[in-house]
Amino acid sequence: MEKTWRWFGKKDKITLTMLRQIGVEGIVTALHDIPNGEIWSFEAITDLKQYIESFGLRWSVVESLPVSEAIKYAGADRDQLIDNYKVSLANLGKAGVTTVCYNFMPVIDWIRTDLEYKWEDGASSLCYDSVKFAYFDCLILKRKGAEKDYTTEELAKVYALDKKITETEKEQLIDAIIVKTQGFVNGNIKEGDQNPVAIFNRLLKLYAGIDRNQLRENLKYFLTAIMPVCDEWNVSMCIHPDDPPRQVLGLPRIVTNEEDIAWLLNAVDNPHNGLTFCAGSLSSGIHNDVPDLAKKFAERTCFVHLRSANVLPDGNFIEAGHLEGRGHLIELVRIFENVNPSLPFRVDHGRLMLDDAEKGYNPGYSFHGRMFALAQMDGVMATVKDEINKGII
Ligand code: DNO
Repeated sequence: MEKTWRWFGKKDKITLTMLRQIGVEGIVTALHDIPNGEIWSFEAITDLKQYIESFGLRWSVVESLPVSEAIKYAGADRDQLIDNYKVSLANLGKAGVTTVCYNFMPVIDWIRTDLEYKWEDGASSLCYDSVKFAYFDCLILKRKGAEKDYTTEELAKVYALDKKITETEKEQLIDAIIVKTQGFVNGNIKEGDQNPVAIFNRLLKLYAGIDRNQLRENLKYFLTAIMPVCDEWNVSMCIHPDDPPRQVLGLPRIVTNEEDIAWLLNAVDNPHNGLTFCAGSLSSGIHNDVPDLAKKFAERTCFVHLRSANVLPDGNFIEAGHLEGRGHLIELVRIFENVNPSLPFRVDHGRLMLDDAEKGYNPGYSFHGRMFALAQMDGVMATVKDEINKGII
């Protein structure tokens, strides 16, 4: 598979020179300065592409060309926004950047409650604590009817937490869930925004009355509308699974398990309607058998995120090392190398280790942690290729 790396553009503290030295071949990036919904011009795309190429690298994948909320909830301006999206896709295709990762998660992209969960050796990773999340939902957002979504036992833990949580800890929780993890992925709330909770609550209201079926219909409408452009320019759309793969905050989530993925690929049965196989997101749902999903959907996978999670009995999960956890990444490399050896993959999040914590990287996107994981995956890939060459697998 092609070794790629998520790079956040010219302002990223991790430079392309550094990436070249650690064996990265392709770059995963986006035009992060363009607000959601606006057109990516051919000039802006080729400018960034040439910059990447001047370091001997290629722009392998766009992550992400964000889908505006109004497309997801079918607002009055959805057709205009879809038209803009089509122009951006055509411009990407003309420039030769033809793999586009996106997601269809309403309001909130990936969710974590702790950004520095400490390991015994002093490094840290990201994790999700369901009680803290329920606390955020019931007692910070104060979402109407939220309590219905939790068990009596969970609610008892929420109220116990309320007795001891400090104001600073509440701020940290808000920051982790809706600010620090969202802004840099072109999400709805950015660092420095005043009153993120109020902004977030306004966004949640946009989805009143939108259930799973309606959201599915809206995704199908979007994909059906853009496929002709994808066909013309050979652009592959690859949807990112929901992270975590479960319903949250009363919002529907529709890319959570085998049935969802099969529905989406069949609903618009076009090879340009594909999947980002994010092993991290999928492995954080105890219902998912990740290697089994990889076997079933490898043919429609256009991009792979190698990451793994450990799920605890209470449903909490911690991002695991790349050779551990429910993602079974070694097995995934075997599956994907066999089906399509030119598939781009990136190690998704890495641990915060060595001097990473002092650098202020985006959560999950450390340098040393990801470099370490890339080296591990590189070793796995070399072994698997050797096994394939010798006819062992
Ligand atoms: C988090 C990322 C996601 C992903 C988007 C794709 O680390 O994996 O934010 O980029 O969901 O649209």
